[in-house]
Amino acid sequence: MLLNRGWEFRLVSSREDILQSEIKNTPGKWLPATVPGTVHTDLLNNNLIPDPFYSDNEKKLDWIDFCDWEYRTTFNIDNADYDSIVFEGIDTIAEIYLNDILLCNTKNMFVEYSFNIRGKIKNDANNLRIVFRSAKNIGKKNEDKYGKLTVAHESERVYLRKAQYSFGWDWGPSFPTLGIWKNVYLEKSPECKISDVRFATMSIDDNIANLSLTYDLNGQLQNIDHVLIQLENDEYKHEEKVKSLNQRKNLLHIQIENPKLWFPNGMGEQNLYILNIIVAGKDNRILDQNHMLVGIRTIELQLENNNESNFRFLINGTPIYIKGVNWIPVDSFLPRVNKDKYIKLLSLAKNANVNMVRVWGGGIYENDLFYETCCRLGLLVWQDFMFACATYPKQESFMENVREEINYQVSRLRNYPSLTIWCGNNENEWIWYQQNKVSYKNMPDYKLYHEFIPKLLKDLGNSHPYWPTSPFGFDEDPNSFNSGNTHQWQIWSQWVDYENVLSDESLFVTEFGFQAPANIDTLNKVLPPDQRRIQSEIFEYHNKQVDGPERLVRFLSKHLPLQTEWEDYLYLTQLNQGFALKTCIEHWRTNNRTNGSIIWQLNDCWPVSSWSIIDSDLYPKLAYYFVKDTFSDFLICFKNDENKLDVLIQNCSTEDFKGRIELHLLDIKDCTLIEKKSVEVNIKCGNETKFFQDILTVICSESKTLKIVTLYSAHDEVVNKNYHIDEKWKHISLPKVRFEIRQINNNTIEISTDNIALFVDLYHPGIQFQERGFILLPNENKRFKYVANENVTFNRELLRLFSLNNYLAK
Ligand code: BMA
Repeated sequence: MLLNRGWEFRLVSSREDILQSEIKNTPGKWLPATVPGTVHTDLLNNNLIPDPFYSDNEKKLDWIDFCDWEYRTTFNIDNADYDSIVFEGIDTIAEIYLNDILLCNTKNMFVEYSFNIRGKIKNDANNLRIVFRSAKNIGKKNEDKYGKLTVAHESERVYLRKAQYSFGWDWGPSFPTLGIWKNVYLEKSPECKISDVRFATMSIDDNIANLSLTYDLNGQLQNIDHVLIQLENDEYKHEEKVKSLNQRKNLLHIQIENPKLWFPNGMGEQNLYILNIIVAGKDNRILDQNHMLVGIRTIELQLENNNESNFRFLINGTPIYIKGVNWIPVDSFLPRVNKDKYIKLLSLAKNANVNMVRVWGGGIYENDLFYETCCRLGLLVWQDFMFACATYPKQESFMENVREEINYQVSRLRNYPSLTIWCGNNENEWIWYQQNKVSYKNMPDYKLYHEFIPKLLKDLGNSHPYWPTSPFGFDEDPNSFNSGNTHQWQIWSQWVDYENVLSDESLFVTEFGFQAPANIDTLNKVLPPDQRRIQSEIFEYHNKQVDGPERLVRFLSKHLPLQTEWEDYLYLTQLNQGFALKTCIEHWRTNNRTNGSIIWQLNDCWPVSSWSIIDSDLYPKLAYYFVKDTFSDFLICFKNDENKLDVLIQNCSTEDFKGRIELHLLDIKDCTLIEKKSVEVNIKCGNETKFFQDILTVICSESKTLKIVTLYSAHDEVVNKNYHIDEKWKHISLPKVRFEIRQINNNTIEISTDNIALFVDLYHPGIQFQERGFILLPNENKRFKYVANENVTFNRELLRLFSLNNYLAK
């Protein structure tokens, strides 16, 4: 029975002087609350605070963080029989009372709490009450007691097992929420309970999958007759009847012939099976049952190859280039994130040819829907444990709290076929090493990631690779190119421009990124009209990195014409982000050394200028489309080798490719066409081929050219496109162009130009276009879809078109 209804909340205590809201006038008044929810969204729903994301309201709302709050509801059970109450998530420090009996003091947002309520529950008018303590106050108290540690951002955060980003990050505001952030329900325990299920693919040899299944049985074991194990999909059912030995711990080896394997996006199909475990009683009653989505696949992390350091993943025995994105929490107020948002964001990742999502350690262990969707879409998951950019406490009570969390989360997540690797934390070792200039082995929490967690994983029968931290390797510097993985933050955060990526020799890059502002509509919603200027206080406020706004200007001025008009600036800075990510990914995909590049970051938790490629309204930025092309299975890339330029095409798909490639060489003086050449291409899957070296060498030595390459399928559809120019964009001129726009129907338009147009973008209030930033050749008709908000219809008059030509035409 779900207990999410009828909740109320009130302010319990605070220092009088800090209260900033109407709540001052009605102390102790009970107000309606939403569960799952947070105190911030409850205050917002009661009109007691303004929108936390608007303008700089964040600053005015920090009083909430220093108050204690109380929630309550009442319920009847109408003669039903329940024996436990379950809280799927409590954020974070709270006392829970049932009929005024204290059930527990909670202290971890990342665990589920379940309590026996026999003898405590009545038939009607049960009273459930939760008193939440200010996380900030508790964190500070612990910090005073145990000492201030080396921490990036708010230092008291490390004393709380609570989403670390909620204290403020370099892309996120500070809203250390509190509340009942997941479901609450009553449960009747089955007579004989299945728990701790672990399903793993041990090996796949000669088309036979060797699987192992372990599960625990608790309760009235003597009542069991047998346990039925079924592994099934639409066409197949494997069934085993295990006669009960009445034992608590159970292990079963299963062999499947010709298994349908699960593959990541781009590598094959996402075949899934349902695993049913059914415990049957002597009288054939079902005592308990468990159903879960599983997949058959092997995962290997290879750290050495031919006696040389390496860092690459093998899925089902085949090496895979990881095309990844880092995932941060989708909102500052987590319970607002609905199913549609998860599915939309992850589908956008898949459509950009992504095959791995890294759940970053400063956020949360995501909900089941997230992992399930990743399985269905073929997105491998790199799972950090939730520790980030800091040194963490080592007191016994803290470690016990962490133990519970890891046991719970590992058991919950390990069976998803998308789960690929566990990682101890985000950047703790690297930050320690940089700040202290001594080995990470001296950090106070060293044992946590190098002994404690590995031991817990071992005890849990873990079969996934474990990596202590990111970045990490076997060198003194955890971020060394020589071993392990790296975070490339020279670029952007150390003020280095993206072109310098060519000297990066990483084996695997787990973070790199480049900032750009959110899209126009997304920003307009939170910026008062007079603040929609590039140096306005509030626009700059919605960039949380030190010198973030200044970096945007500095890197823009390196490559593109500086424009200070609001919408031009948004277009150009977004374009520059696209160039940066494309340059980096092309380098790593073609340097014969790097085995993966995971972009910092896929998404945002509020409207902001950040490294994200999709803004908080789930509208992709321009860079998203550059990433999609550069992560394509058919990569086109210009390679400069000993002063010879080639066009390199990689076929990373699972099929051989037949088609045509067309080169346009344009004189950059006036963009006149010097040469157009088209050749048939035939590239076997997994191969790469070079084209046009001769022509590029001859012509390019004579004149400065803009080169455009288009790859066409056998049906003459554009598969991918790319360009190359030696000069800086800001130094060249482009022709003036006239666009023609045709509306095809109420969700499709077509666009063409009279001359080459570069990086075309469209803006229309309330409309999201599904193609942006493309190159348009004369006489090319580009047709694509758009999605309009409710009550918005496409109006040609409101459409604004952007292209680099706008700024570079003579
Ligand atoms: C890394 C990440 C985040 C951060 C990002 C951008 O340090 O792990 O902590 O937001 O870079 O600075």
